[in-house]
Amino acid sequence: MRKPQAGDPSRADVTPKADFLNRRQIMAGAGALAMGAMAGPAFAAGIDAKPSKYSTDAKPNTLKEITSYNNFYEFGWDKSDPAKYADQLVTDPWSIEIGGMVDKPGTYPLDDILKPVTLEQRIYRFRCVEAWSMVVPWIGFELADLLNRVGVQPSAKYVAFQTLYRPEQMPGQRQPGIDWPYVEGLRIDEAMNPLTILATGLYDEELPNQSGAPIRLVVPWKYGFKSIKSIVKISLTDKQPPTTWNQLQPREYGFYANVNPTVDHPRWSQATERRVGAGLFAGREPTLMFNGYGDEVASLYKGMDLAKFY
Ligand SMILES: Nc1nc2c(c(=O)[nH]1)N[C@H]1C(S)=C(S)[C@@H](COP(=O)(O)O)O[C@H]1N2
Ligand SMILES: [Mo]
Repeated sequence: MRKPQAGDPSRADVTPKADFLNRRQIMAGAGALAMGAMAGPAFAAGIDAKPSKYSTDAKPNTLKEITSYNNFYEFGWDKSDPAKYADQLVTDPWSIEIGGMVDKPGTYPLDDILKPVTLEQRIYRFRCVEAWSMVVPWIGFELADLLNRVGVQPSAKYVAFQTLYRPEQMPGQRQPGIDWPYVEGLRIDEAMNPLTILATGLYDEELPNQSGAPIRLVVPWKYGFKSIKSIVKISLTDKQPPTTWNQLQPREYGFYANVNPTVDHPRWSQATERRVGAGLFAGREPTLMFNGYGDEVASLYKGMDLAKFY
């Protein structure tokens, strides 16, 4: 590190925000930039400025909080490791292999995936299974958009996701403990739910590496471990795919992992949560069923025993 000097260009001079956020879209010649629709500094990046009906009006955590307290075991086990080590990850070029039960399988450059999408801001509650939470202003698009573009075949019942495996840039992958690469999965109706997004940004910035750059899943009604980072592979299957934490500790972490204050973790209560950044004397907050997204998702689990399918 060196101290900034008078006369140094600021980042704003070097990289205009719109460029910074939508570099890939711009390079791909995207028409998605709604520059005319800017509605103040929060949208200076030119993302679609209309507030999402899915956004919470709870106060978002700061960018600093969101990017300095992370779980990204590819970079280490401490909450501070990802912010320290994730810079070494090279995220451009990037492509995602999409296969299995789809009409148009292929390895798609991220630029091509993003070209036709309209990015929007989604301010979501985010609840880790470890009983801490944040409120995060993501920028992204619905996973359903992408799945519809590649054409999901009727036989597909699940979507499997895989994170990059690149131990030279991910020091945690050189350690034992997890059977890399990190994998996750959703049932197809969960994947198609409009709350389920692929995020490429945070506030008005491109997604920082420690947050799962360049593209990560966000499933706000499920525990955080479902929201897999740095995705390189998506496959449609007819069988429930293996998932990393379920394989590691099947009694503690299920496939569904819906936020549920009435089903405790074997080693701690899930009834309340600690909001990161709330301060030393702030009380714990009650955890909400489906993390507060029951209106949108409770119907997906009608008739299911949620203590059994945890
Ligand atoms: N590839 C990968 N994805 C991951 C993880 C991980 O270690 N590796 N951790 C998960 C867990 S446990 C949580 S709580 C969230 C944390 O996301 P955040 O660091 O952006 O808050 O990412 C999830 N996605
Ligand atoms: Mo987590």
